[in-house]
Amino acid sequence: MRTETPQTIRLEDYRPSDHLIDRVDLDIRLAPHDTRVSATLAVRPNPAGVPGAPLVLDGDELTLLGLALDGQALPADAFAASPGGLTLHAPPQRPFTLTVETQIDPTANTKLMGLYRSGGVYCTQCEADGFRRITYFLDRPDVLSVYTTRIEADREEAPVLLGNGDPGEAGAVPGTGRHFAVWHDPHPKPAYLFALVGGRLDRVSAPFTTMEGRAVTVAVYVEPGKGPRADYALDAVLRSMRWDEAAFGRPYDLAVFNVVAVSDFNMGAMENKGLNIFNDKYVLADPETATDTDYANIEAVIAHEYFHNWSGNRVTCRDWFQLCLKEGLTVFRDQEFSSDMRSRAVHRIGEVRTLRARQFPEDAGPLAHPVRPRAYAEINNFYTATVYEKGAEIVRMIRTLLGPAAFRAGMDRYFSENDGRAATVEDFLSAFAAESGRDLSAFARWYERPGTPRVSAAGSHDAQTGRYTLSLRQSLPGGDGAPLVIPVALGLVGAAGPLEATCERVRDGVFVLEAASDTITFAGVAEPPVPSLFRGFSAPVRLEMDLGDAERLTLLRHDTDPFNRWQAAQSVAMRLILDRATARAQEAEGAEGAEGAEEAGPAAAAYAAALGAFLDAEALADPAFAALVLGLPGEGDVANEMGRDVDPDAIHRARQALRRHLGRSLRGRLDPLRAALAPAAGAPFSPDAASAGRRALANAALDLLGIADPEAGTQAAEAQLAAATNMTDRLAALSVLAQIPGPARERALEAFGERYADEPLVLDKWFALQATIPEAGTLERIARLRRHPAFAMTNPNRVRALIGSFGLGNPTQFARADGAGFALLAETVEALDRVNPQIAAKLLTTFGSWRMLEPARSSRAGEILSRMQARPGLSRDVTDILARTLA
Ligand code: 0A1
Ligand code: ZN
Repeated sequence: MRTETPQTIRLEDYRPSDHLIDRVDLDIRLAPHDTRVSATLAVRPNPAGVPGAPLVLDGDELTLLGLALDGQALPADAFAASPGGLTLHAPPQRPFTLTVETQIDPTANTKLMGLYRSGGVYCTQCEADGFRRITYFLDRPDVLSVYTTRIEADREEAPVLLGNGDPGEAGAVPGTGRHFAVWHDPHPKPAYLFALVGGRLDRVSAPFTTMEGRAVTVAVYVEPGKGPRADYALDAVLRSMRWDEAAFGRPYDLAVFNVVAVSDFNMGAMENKGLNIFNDKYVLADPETATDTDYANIEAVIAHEYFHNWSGNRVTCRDWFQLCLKEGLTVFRDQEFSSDMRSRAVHRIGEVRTLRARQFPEDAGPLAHPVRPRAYAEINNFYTATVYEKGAEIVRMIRTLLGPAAFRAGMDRYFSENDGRAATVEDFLSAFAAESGRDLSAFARWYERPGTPRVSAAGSHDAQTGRYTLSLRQSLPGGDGAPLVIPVALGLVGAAGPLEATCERVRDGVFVLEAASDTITFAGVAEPPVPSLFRGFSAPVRLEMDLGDAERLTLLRHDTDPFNRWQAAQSVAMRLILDRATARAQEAEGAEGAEGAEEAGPAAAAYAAALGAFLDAEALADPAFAALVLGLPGEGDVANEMGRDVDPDAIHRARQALRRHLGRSLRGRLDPLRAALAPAAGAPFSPDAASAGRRALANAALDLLGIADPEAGTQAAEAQLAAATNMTDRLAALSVLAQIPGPARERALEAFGERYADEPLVLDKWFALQATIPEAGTLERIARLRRHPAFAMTNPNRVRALIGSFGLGNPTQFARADGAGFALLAETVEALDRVNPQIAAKLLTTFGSWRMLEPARSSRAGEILSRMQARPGLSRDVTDILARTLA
């Protein structure tokens, strides 16, 4: 293990490469421990670089076996080589070829960067800087090359050989039991998009004809025997291809598009040109093993990787500071796709829930960074919710500001001006500026400013003149005072429905807040209105407005914007939980569990009554939306809203009390609702959004039953578990049981674990569910599960399931007052760091909100983090996160 002092790389230091590599010819002979890579690079000086500069190639844990320039071996004093790099001191100042032979051990590669083996399948991961673990190279995204790859392997071990681009020659290597395949990718690409796969895999495929008439074969490769579980992913690829043509005019550009699923993968998936490699969690699905959420995620991730073919591959990034250029844009594109495939309103609420749960805390804590960071020590630590999710919100705001037509024209211009180039955020914005005639320089501040802006709003109604005045003020803690450009989609709602009011500064329902504060006036407002602000969550801000519960419940009833209807219910619930949690925190601990303290006041009663009326009127018309309205803000959302002195136990108790109250108030509706939503006997399972919505609402009802009436809930959950025909219903029932201590829970968990012992993706759910039980015994349970034969540090999904879910999804136990939860996380990070530093660093980010905790807990966390920091031999990945978390 290297000990590294992280070196900071800065955006302002960017300069073009001194050399370019136009063509790369690779000959890769796969073997479990001794893989040989011969790379022939067509190098030339970059006219934009420094003439006569040395050629400095990146490397990482490489063994150099041979080196030749234009076919001639190089004298030892002409170069310097180490596992971490190769320098030619005085390369020719003309085009030349460099042939480099390296040796690598894919079986020993537990970092899962570069070439490694997953369940016996050879595969690669090169983003951000894994290619340098295969051969010495200019491993930076602004060096684009045309690749030809010959892959050779034992025919038995790896009958399937896949590369980037289109397939070429293939055949046997006579007398060896080995075979080869050549792949050629005509599209110049940076090294991070290189990929190969070799292994024993099943294949499902389908033809596709592009809008340009190109015939494409689309194929999905999976572990032998799992072919049928790839059908949904295959269909999602075909739908993505058609959608990108219709929505963005973007056709596919090769004769084949391959997707391969592997079980050991650091992230969700990777957009390698023509050869996307996936975590099998985002490919494999059937009703027996996948939930509705899994199906939706598969559809989204398949689309995301496919859409990268244009936003990322055809137009790539100049440097890693521009990561949001491909990621924010591609997330926006996959969100639009999913919205078109499913319910737009429901999907939008899901997007915002994710943003608030992951990005808002990141932006409020020590790991906050701009959407376009200005400096990094380890780029792999910047694949963050901020770059991805907030990055997507920026693209959405551009569309809101420009309108759909100018937005589409700007996208077309961006693609055509930058095709085959490595671009920047400036290139992106200039395409929209050119098409819309707008100056986007103030808007560009969104890329530079960390933190979640706050917008406070206050309104006043003048009954005499029929005018309503709305004042808005923006602020960004730590900002330099220059205001952001904030699109505020808005409308006014009256006691009986939406109001028709006019304001000349509101266009197409949007007011653009460009100053630190501004005031707008609506005319023709006969009654005191309730303002509905940031409809559809039109900007990633926190809205502060002093609305009463009654006004919010008016929005729930009458707003035309479904997002704000949901938001209204959330805001009421949030206030109820916050009031109770802070009152509790101030109280002596003795009140815990006392029934009397559970009694709800009139505000909670009004909230429950409003939800009851809502269910009666609308539950069956849009069950997916109703399920969301019934859901309370998460404990993390509440903590984030408090911002300081957070006591997770007080939050948990307060939230549970409100859930219980809601469940009891709605008790009479729960059984009929579940009955009305139950599928007809023998009806086939469908993963479509409508069916998933019905299951979501039925399971939300079961969940409320579980807390309102544990005995009836246990019975109902056990019955559902026994009768379920799909994983959504089975896991929902098990989750209800998991919340209710007792023998029924232990029986159910044990049976489930046995039933799915050979289904890794289902076992992950089982590990995660147990890790998130909010009880003191969970720590002991996790210790036991860590010794379970199916637990392995080498499988990122398993580590995320058991330890990641604990850190992210079990606030009372992770942040236990005795520090034992923090210690468990820290021990795992330290052990994992020796196996897979990237995943170790990611796990460590669960400490990101430690400073928000009340003093006793935060000092425990601080001690544990400082102790970790004192340990020698930590990876650069973990060192970087630790330093920033403690800063
Ligand atoms: N570009 C991929 C995500 C990805 C990023 C980094 C990886 O290794 C460090 C792997 C995948 C995406 O956005 O899907
Ligand atoms: Zn991506």
